[in-house]
Amino acid sequence: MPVIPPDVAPDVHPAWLPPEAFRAVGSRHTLVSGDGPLVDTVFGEVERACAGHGGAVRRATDEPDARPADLVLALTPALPAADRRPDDVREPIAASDTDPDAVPAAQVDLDAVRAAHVDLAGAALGAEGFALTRHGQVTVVLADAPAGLLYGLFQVVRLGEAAFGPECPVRVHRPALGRRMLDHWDNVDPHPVMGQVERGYAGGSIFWRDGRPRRDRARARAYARLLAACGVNAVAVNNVNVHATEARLLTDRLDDVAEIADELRPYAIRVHLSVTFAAPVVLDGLPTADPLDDAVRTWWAEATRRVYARIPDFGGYLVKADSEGQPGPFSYGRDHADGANLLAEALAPYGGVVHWRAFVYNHRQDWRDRSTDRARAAFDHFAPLDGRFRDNVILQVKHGPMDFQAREPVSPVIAAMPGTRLAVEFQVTQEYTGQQRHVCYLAPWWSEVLRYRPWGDGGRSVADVAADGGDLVAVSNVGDDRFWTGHPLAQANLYAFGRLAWEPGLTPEAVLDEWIDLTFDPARSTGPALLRRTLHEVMDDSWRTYERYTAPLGVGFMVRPGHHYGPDVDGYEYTPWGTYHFADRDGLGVDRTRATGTGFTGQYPPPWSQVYESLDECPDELLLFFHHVPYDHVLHSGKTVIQHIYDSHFDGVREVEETVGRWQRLAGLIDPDVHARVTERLTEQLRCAREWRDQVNAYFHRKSGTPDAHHRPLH
Ligand code: GCV
Repeated sequence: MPVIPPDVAPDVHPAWLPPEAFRAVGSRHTLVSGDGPLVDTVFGEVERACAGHGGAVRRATDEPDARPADLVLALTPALPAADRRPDDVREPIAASDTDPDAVPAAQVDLDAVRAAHVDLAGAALGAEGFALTRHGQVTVVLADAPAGLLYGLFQVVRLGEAAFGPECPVRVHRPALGRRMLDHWDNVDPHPVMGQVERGYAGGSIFWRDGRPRRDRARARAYARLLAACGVNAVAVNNVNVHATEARLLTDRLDDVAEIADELRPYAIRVHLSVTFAAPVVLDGLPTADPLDDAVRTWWAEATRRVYARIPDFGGYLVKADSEGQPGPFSYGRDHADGANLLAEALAPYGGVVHWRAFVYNHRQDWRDRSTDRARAAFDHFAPLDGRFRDNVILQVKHGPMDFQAREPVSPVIAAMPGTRLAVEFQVTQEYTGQQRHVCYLAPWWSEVLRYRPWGDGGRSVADVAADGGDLVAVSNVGDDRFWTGHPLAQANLYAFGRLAWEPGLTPEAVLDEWIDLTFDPARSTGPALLRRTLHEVMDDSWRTYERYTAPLGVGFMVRPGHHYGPDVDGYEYTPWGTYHFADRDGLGVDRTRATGTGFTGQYPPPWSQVYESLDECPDELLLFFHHVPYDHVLHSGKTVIQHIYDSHFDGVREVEETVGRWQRLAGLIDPDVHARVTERLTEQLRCAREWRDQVNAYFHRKSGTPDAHHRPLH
């Protein structure tokens, strides 16, 4: 039975899978070979595409076609033995040898498949990989397992007409990271402060509303489809801050989770659940949640057994413990290895994993105490535990040591735990990067992080470390907004996350081109070059533009406390949250050196421990993260710090003004709804950027008493 692609409400934007994206596939003849639910999904996708674009699709078990296929999607185990033995040329594919007229067409298909096999030379494609080749007039996708066939189909969709061009040798595609996961910070019950989605900027949750599951099956299925098309294969369906109702998803509300799993499964996405460490106490009245208590271990084993009985392909648990008020092992005098291993032990018999977050710090710090450094916290808590975690514990580390700022160094934890599986966590939802009201294409930022080499040139990269652990994770930016992400251009961040998790070496520009091609179909627009060029101009550098008009030189925060939108230079300065800039009349920045500061630089291996320690060597963009400097300190750029602050804020706003102008050029070239929504968001972005510029510049002008060298208004 083909799986029918979902039909969402007509006003829901199709994101990167509009019907036009399937034109190249849907206008051709396709042969699908293999069995199983995911193969049914592949067949259903191609069938839908053909219905819209005039092509045809058949299964290898159907009556043979008189004409050869243009596209063959085949599972290698489903091929006749001859196809797996390239030296044997007698057997045609499937049942076509019963009809002599059909042999030539089937023979063409067979030859193409066989050629692909020869080229593969026995290489294993793995659980999700696929091989793609063009032989003669036939494009062939081979996969060892059904998920690979699904990803192979979406690769052909991505390539469009280019998939049906000249012959090309076989290319094997395998994901660099085994698990490519999105965490939803969605609440089942709306939280009185955080609402339905914590840090969500795209409406309500697509899974939950007012304490109940939404049961919008088509929307959930369509989400899964979008995710599969960019390579995501795991989703955690509820907030890491687990409140009373959400805690029950593990037990008496497990059916709600199972329903979501049923919608995501046809697109190869496994469901994970955020659980509270206190579950045995809050759900069953046990006197303790002590990880070393036998009754607690039995409780988790039993709860987990029931989860797998209901959802056999359940992915595992996600835990925020001893962090921002969430319960954890510290309450029982145990450490985080004890805590994580407790859950890992319960999950192990079923192949499940526990994602244990390293985001543990003191959020009740005394701002007067300059020796406590929030940046140090994750390393101080977790590095000593290296080697003590079970194999199915994945320590999930935010990419920076603080909290998803527009600029931070890479977290030193990533280099500190060779004996532990690590996942790197990004934030697609734009909590600190404009809240999906500002255009901020984050792929350049993530790409920089993934390429960073903690041990210096020649050493392994962050992407390599994450690949060893197996996971790249991100907080989703999706809600029930009809554009999915509020700001239509923020869809590119979601797409880019999936693509970089599959292939971290992709350039952000190439990923953006893929997204543009799928979403906007420039080839059919009246101004393809203008469309592409403008989108690149608007998006390529938008993260750096955002950085320019917000907190300077890596110092971070300066946002309105609570909702974190817009400027408030001293908003967090005298609070317990550990996020300070220490500006006074002489200078600003946080001294994190070993020589005179908090010693955070010592958490890095060489060469970075030395680079960050040294005022001379520290990169400009991170200067104020690592050093407290006078306003007249001269940067590598040749500017003083204070002049850099003024200049970058004027530049940032000018760039947003240019963006507004550029966007106007696209009126009439793209969907008017998309154009209007982005126009509306740009108006707010420009207002907010000016506010940032004026507050930050006025603040530092007043503190430093230094005039702007270019005599611009500083208020
Ligand atoms: C889910 C930041 C956010 C919180 C979030 C937390 C986390 O502190 O502001 O809303 O909580 O990170 O990552 O757990």
